[in-house]
Amino acid sequence: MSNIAQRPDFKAKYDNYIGGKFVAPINGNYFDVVSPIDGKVFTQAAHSSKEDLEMAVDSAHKAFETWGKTSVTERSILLNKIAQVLEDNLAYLAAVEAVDNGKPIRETTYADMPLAIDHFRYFAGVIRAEESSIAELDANTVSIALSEPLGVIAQIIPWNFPILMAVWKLAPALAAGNTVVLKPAESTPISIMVMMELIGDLLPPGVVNIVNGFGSELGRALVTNKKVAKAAFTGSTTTGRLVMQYATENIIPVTLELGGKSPNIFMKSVADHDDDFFDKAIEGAVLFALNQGEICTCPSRLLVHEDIYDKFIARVIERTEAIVAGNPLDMATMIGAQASLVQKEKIMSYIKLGKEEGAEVLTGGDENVFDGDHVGGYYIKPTIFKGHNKMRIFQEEIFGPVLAVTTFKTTEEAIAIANDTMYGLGAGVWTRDAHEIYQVPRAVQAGRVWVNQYHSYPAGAPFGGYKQSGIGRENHKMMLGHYRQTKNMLISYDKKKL
Ligand code: TXE
Repeated sequence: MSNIAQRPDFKAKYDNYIGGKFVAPINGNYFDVVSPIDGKVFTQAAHSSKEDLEMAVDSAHKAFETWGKTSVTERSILLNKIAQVLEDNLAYLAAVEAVDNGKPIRETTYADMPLAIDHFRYFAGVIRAEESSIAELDANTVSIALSEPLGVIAQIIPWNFPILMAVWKLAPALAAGNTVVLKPAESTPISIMVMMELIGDLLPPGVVNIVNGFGSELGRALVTNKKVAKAAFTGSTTTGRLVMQYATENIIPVTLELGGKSPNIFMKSVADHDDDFFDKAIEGAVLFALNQGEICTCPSRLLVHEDIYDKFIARVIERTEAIVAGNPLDMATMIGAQASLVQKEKIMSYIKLGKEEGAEVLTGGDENVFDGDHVGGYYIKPTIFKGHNKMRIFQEEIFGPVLAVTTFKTTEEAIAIANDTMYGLGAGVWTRDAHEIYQVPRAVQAGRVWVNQYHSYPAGAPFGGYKQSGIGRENHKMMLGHYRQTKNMLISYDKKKL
């Protein structure tokens, strides 16, 4: 029996979702949407203008008048209902996401969608347990600190996990009582619209608005709109800097989840025994190719103790070459297509650069070409380079299945190499040594350090960047703080004294 999922049917074009309805862009323009699976146009999305954005912000602003006053119980019940509908349609959305983004369906089925569903459930749960604070400042004065939603939130998301990145932003913003205008990335505008077809009716009109189009044309207008109370962005560090500038014009808070060049450090003790832990560590190194390397925390720099390097890298190469590449709609496929032609070309140019810089190609180093129903797609072979940390392939975010490997002699040297980057998003530390398990992660400048694991994203663990990898956190209930402001009521019970 074939293990290849059927391609879902798509409409000829997708409108924006504004005020609880699918609405055609005012200028009547649409742009072609290409599936990375075969490089062919499969539908069209709204090529929105500033007028569409304004309509969406007005609609969110109006909806906030009532949504901002809903009880946590109401919001919690609604978020749980959304989670249930997503779960009921998991297989369908997983296939839609694979066509839109090119990622393997086994990943959308077992990672993207379950994580998205759990995210709604997590925030549905944590808001029920929230408490405000009351303090008696003196016998006649009481301070009450309440959390209030901010209002209309502008959210701009990338293309590497379209549904999951939308949900990471929507769930906490809605849980906190805000309304949203979200702009998906132009290379993956469809899966979010399909999700809205399923969950839109559950939400009061205007609470969630989705406007498709190009960031370069819409970004500034959205973030500087006077009715917008906060901007949340995930994407490149370059664009994040722009979003922050726009937010400055509007004096609104901004949270940014940006790029990375995450080190994955393997200490000497990892290879002390040929056992399950050693096998697990090898798998942890090979995770650079997960999601075609298009993850902000991609462990793209591999740092290995020089005493274990030969043994370690031989196994990493063997496992990398065993990654099953192919049609993203095939359940057996482990690595699918890069999300766009632009991204594929960017990665290929870095592979060329690595060779020119004198890095040694240990495996891969080329694109991957297929016949059959995925001919013409954007495929690249997982590639491993050996070089040193001053090379550009060690310093710049490639955002593809490209690993840059180097060795170290001492713990101090490993930490110095790990921190020699402008980024500070993710990192991995692998060791059997009890001291190193605590001390090395503490010394690495990154917001998330995985220890003896990598690439897990539970909703309850805070996630975000140090240095130029961003501002603020995603996941975890602390995120509610990014979507609220504090109302302090300072009450005097004194009958006479002012
Ligand atoms: O990113 P952009 P791009 C990195 C990765 C990738 C590179 C370029 O290295 O190769 O960035 O990708 C919107 N105002 N990451 O060009 O521009 C855009 O429409 C406001 C890492 O796609 O950051 C999209 O919705 N918004 C990253 C979103 O920004 C603007 C994930 C992301 O696009 C805008 C993605 C503007 N002026 C790329 N211009 C991660 N950290 O996960 C564009 N956008």
